[in-house]
Amino acid sequence: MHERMGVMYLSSALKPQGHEIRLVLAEAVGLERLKELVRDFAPRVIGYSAMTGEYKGLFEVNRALKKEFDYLAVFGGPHPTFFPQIINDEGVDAICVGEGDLSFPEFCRRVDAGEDYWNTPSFLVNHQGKTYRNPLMHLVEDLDSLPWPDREIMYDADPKLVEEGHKLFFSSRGCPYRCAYCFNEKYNEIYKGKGKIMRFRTPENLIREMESVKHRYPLSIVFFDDDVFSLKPKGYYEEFARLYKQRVGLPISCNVRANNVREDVIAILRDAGLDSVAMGIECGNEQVANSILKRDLSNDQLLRACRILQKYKIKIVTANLIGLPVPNPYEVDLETLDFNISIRPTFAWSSIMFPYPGTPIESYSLTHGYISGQPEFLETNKRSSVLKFSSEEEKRKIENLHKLFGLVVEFPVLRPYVDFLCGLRLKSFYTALFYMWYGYCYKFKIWPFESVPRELGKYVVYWIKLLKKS
Ligand code: B12
Ligand code: SF4
Repeated sequence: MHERMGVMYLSSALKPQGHEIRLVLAEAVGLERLKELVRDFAPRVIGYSAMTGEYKGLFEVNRALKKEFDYLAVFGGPHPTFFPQIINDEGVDAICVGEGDLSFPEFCRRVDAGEDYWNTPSFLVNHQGKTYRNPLMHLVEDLDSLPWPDREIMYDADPKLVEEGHKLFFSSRGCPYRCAYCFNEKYNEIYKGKGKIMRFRTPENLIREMESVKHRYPLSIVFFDDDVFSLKPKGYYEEFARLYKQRVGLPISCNVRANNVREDVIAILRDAGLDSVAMGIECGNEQVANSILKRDLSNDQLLRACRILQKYKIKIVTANLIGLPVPNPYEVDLETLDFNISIRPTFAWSSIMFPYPGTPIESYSLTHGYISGQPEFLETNKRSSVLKFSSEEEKRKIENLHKLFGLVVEFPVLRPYVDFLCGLRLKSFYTALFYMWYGYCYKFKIWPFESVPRELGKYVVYWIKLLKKS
């Protein structure tokens, strides 16, 4: 359960212009209720925020709405950014490529004023039978100039999120690395010459936002979901830690990259409250990790980073990729498993490798015949693979290993039985285990429940929902 920060930033950017905004979580309300809401509100623009796996569902929702209502349908977020071809899809009037903080308000202003919204920078727009493809706006340079994300609109739409003790914050935007499975290489290519990749909020601006959130809502864990939190310029951590300790003082969770886990920085952050980190391991086979996944890190670097974190008693969630586009994917996955066992993380998290549009791994998988055309991406990469494997049996073993991965890392006594267990036709059972273990690790080990009786029921409902989707 997480806030959608992109939408919240957009709402904050639009409100000062006097626009009336409603946020609806389409999946939660269902189509009929959504139609009622659209009928009542009669919006001029409906914006959809879409990751790749979500697009198909949102496209169908939009198609149904378009049959009854007259409005401009605008799609933004990662999917339209990396797969702008959707501008040709039925019912799509416009797409926003990349950041929308400045361009979406400009689009809406032009719509409101009856001006040429089809010429808005960063937008592709269908207008009177023609598609207008406008150049990208520069990246937002000064992140402090952005209004803080509008939490109210999100928490009103999903009241369960308000009670969540852990809340999301971003201290920076951008990542300069080029991991082949990630969106960033393509993103940085699209934005070449359009501003600095890495941008940081000042510690003061960040702390003020946290104080305001702490004052208004329950907040027990500050979760920085920056791509890499450990990339700050010299002197940043010292200033941040000083202010944070005085004015916020809550446990911190963030994402780090092994090559910038420095002991002096970890010591400062630990003292400020750093409690858990997520760190990409991705693959235990160094050759695959570096030549195909372009992770650009050695296993020694990863181990060294983990030892530093463990020395400071910081919980580690490792992120791993299962089912890679290599000739022997199952064997490579077993190496990843063994490498994680040697690390002993708090929780070994794994995803099935999805070659998302625009990523280098997508073109690699295409050229090497692991996919053909654009696969139909599922909403989550926790279910099954879209890659072609040598046999059904290999596919089954890989998908089962993905489900059992975290448990085996926690209980290495299971390791000798992995091959046997992965061969069994027990995917549904393993999927249930997978989500139970995931939930247990997060809510008992990493971001523990504050009150089990109050929160457990809500989480059981959430897990059942995840299971149904799987
Ligand atoms: C937090 C997060 C989540 C959260 C919330 C997702 C969300 N959409 O906000 C949760 C946990 C739900 C999540 C889940 C998943 N995620 Co995620 N997630 C992120 C993360 C780390 C940060 C998102 C964020 O808040 N960014 C900051 C805000 C400011 O940027 P933004 O959301 O992109 O929004 C801006 C623009 O895109 C644009 N915009 C966005 N929406 C709209 C709408 C309109 C109308 C307009 C005009 C503009 C616009 O304007 C916004 C402001 O500038 C990103 C990585 C990243 N750095 O972005 C991955 C990322 C979005 N996730 C990704 C993936 C793959 C997943 C999962 C599939 C993984 C999984 N575990 O199965 C699932 C999908 C689940 C599902 N329901 O489909 C990929 C998406 C790739 C793709 N092509 O879709 C990303 C890019 C990571 C990556 N390394 O590639 N994720
Ligand atoms: S370090 Fe993380 S966010 Fe940056 S490119 Fe690699 S996977 Fe993406």
